[in-house]
Amino acid sequence: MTAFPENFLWGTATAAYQVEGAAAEDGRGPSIWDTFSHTPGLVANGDTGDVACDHYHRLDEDLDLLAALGVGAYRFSISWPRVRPQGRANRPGLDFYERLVDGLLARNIAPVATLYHWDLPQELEDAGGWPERETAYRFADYATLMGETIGDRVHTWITLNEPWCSAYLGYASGVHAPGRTEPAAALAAVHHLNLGHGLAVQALRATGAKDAKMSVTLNLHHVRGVSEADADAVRRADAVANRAFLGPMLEGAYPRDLIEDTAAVTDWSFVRDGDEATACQPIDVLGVNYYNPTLVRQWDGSSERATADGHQDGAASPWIACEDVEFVQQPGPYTEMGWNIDETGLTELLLRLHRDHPGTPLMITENGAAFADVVTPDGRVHDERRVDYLHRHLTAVAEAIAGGADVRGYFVWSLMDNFEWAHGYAKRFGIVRVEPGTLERVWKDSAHWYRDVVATGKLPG
Ligand code: GBH
Repeated sequence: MTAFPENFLWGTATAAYQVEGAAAEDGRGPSIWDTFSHTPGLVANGDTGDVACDHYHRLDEDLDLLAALGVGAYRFSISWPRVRPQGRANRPGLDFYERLVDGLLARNIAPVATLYHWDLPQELEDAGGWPERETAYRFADYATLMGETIGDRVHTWITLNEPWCSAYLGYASGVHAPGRTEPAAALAAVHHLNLGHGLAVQALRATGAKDAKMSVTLNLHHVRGVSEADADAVRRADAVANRAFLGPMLEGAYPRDLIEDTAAVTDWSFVRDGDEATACQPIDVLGVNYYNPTLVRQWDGSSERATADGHQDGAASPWIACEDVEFVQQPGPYTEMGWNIDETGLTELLLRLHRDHPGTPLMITENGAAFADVVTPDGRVHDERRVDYLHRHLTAVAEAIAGGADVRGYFVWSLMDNFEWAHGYAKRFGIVRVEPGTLERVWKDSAHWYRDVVATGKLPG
């Protein structure tokens, strides 16, 4: 029986645009995701986050759901354009997050708040977005506002969620908002996200948030080579995907090889003296989102390049400076996203982080899977493949802990089915089903299973 440490934080996660809805209510302004989802052809089935799970109006019901699951923590994100549209504090928007945080605390659930889960206020994108330095300063202003508002009650602050996605999917491959395909701008975005992270940690610490834990969530890619001959392909992919963030944030410097590999794209002149030191603020825990590993091979040009990395043939790639790297299809089984299921990557990733950054505790801020539900006439929702996925990955976490990694907690992605970005509502990650149409919350088998894991601190069997 696999057991977890005494104070292990068990939680579930969501993000504002994916669950809240109420997109035009109480003074909320538009974000880049409103613009993107309302542009025909960019999101599957024309889905938008206008209503989403209607969490904004069903807050109390959802808080009770969390209490019934028995989780010790809830990871949510704050909608920047709801609380600070046009750069001005919006009281009704702030009130919503006050009610959320107070409602969590009243139920003994620790609030883990992400400041930025991809919903940049549209007016900041109109001014250039993350490729512009100014955006990092506006992000710090927003962090100050939130620190002053709920900083006395938040358990852990996560500045950014997956800046890899914001920079490379938003500005290089264009499959995420704002949908730009400009590699040089994407690298400038990488830098201004790193800078914004550091400025935000400073801003939070200067407010009532000084006792809260500081964190940032990265979707680190566990990159493997097909053979030893692919070591340089692994190194390149690791540089743009992982060390572009780990370097400045944890070590105060961009890796040399990254600067060299990307020299044809940018001269990195947007990095000013002192920026890397600013990005490198002490953090209390590093958030890790893990779904699957990445497999690469050195491309020799003899056949068509494999690109099993989510980008379509001919479309722009999120992998800047990886023209000679093949992204190789991995063996199944796969989730509904087409992502392979391989929990060994999670153990290896956690042990690598422990080795490379020994002083930094770790927390799994997202892990989960999209599968189709099987609803039986008794109203039960059977998702044994999700139970199996979660069981495997939690076992992998326990193995990393046994190997010495300091892992403090685990958050299932996601509490409930929600707006899965460019895939709309077709891909469902929830342990709780959101009934299409009525938006009724229905526990899946995985929710019952997770409640027992949380209650006992152990995996069954
Ligand atoms: C997270 O992103 C997000 O934080 C969350 O909002 C989202 O709903 C959730 O995951 C589920 O998608 O193309 O086969 O090489 C996930 C980010 C980055 C994970 C790219 C998969 C590559 C898979 N993803 N990654 S593949």
